Amino acid sequence: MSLKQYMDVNPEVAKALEEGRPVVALESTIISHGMPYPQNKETALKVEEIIRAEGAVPATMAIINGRLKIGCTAEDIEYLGKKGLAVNKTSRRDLPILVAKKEDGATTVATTMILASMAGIKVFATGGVGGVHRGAETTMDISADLEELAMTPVMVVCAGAKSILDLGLTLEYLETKGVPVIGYQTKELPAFYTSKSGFGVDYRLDTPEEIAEAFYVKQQLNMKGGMLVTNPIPTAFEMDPAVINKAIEQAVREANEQGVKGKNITPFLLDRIQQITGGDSLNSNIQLVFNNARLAAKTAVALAKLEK
Ligand code: PSU
Ligand code: MN
Repeated sequence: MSLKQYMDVNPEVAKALEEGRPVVALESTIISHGMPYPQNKETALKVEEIIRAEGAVPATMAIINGRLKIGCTAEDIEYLGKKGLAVNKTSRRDLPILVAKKEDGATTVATTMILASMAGIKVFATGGVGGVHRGAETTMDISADLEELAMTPVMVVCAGAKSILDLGLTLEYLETKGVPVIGYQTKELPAFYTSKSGFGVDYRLDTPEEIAEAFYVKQQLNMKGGMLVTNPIPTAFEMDPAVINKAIEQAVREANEQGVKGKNITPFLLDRIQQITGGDSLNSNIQLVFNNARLAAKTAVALAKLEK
């Protein structure tokens, strides 16, 4: 009995891994729960193209009929995009149950890291990560994404985190857990829709090669856990902070009023923000994911050279 019996590794991904070529993991909750259809599947397919154009191989992770998909096909992505919120949002605690029950699951940052690590993939690109929620001092709502970053050796390239979260507490938590937080060409934590949050990061690195080197050293030193690379949204696609912050405040207020809890909070907030701000936030969201895919692919290429 082995791990492999639960996994379907896409042949293109399997070949790249065998040959030591760069692979970039991608999550599927961003497809099912992060964007509406059909923009979700169009974005997911375009992200894969961007990664290929940089000389790496994309591997979108998901669970379909209980099978761990290491590299979805275009048909899988269409299926997950269309099924949307009806797909189970799958974090660490959900994974074994869905596999045992042979159900479908969309992987969060935490679960995508788990599948990437099982398959031997080191670099992962997404939009935003989960974190410490506002009011966590009473609700204890802290995303399992942060625990995963503390224990699983995968680098996550994101555009920071949305201020649906308490960004200050999120940084404190990551520090406690020993997760390096890198700003790509910036000393400030980006806040997803905007390039600035008012919070500093500890380390600024300016090239994909420097990021790859830092992660490579962490591996060589046998230190557990990953690394969070925060890549600011390009200024051309930034949102007006006043507009987006007002929408976030409203969404958070509505979630509290309606008593939304647990795993439903993040999808509820993402959906409400999109409704309140219309197409503007969706376009920013799409553009920052493209930007992260490009940086992740370049970094995976640099890392593959170091590992040769
Ligand atoms: N934040 C975003 N977009 C997303 C998510 C978070 O801006 O799509 C998704 C990711 O899959 C992330 C998950 O891993 O939500 C975190 O959920 P929770 O807060 O319930 O841990
Ligand atoms: Mn939560």
